[in-house]
Amino acid sequence: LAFLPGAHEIVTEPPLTAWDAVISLDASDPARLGAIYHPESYGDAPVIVLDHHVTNLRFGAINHVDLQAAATAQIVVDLADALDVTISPGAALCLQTGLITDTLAFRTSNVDARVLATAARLASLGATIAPIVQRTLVDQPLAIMRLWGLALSRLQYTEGVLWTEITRAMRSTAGVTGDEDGKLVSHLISANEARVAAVFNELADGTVEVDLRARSGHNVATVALSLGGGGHPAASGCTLPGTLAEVEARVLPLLVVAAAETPGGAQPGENEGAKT
Ligand SMILES: [Mn+2]
Repeated sequence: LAFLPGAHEIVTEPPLTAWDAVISLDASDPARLGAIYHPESYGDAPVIVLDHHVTNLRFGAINHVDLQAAATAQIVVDLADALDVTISPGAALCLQTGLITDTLAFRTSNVDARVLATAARLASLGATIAPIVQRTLVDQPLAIMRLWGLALSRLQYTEGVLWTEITRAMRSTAGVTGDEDGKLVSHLISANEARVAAVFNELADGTVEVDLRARSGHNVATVALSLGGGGHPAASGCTLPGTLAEVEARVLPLLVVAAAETPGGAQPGENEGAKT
C-alpha cells in the first residue's frame, strides 16, 4: 500500500501517549487489531469502532456498525458527508482503495448501488479504479506463487470442503518472508465443487491462522466466531493455538457441518477479504 498518500506515516507500534480518540476500522473484535491495540493506556480517550461485520463485538465506547455497508470505507464516506467534510483527492485514493480491497473489487454479494455510487464519486475525484485493483488484488510476488504451488499440491477435498495447509517449512522453501499467503483461500472457493474452503497457515509464533470462505447459502462466520474469530458469512477467520494437525482436527468437522447446510437456510449479506 506504499502508493497511498500518508502510507509512510503508518506505524505498527504507536507510542503510548495521550490520544484524543482511538478509532478502530473494519475490525470485529480487538484481537483482529493485534499488538497495536492497548486499551489500558488510552485513559479517557474513547475507542470509536467503525465496522460492518455481523460478528462485531461492540468493544468501543462508541460503536457504529453498519451491516448494510459493503465496505468500512463506505461508512467513513458517509460520516464525512454527515460532518460536511470535503474529501480531498488524496483521501479519495485511500477511500477508493478501502472500497476495492473490502469488496474484492466489487465482487462480494453485499455490493449494492450505494457503494458503486461512492466508487464513481471517488473516481471523479481522481481515484481511478483499475490501477488500485492491479496493485492491491492482482499483483503478487513470485515467491507467493511458489508458495501457492506447494500448498495446492496438498489440496484435500471432503464433503464440500476444499482445504490445504501452509507450513513454515513451505514458506521458507518458497522464499516467502512474513506470514502472508496471498489470500490463497479466495482462490480455493472458486473451485466448482467447493461449498466451503479453508487454508490452515502455520505462523511463526506457533499458532495457526485459519482463513475461511463459503459460497452463498453457507456460513463460516458462525464457525469463526465459535473459535474466537469473526468475519462475514462468506469470509471469516480465526487464529488458534496448537499444531496444524490439532487445529485441522478441531476445525474440519465444523466446516463439514457448514458445507452441509442447505441453501434454504441461507443468511443474507455475505462478503469479503480484508481482515483489518
Ligand atoms: Mn470489511
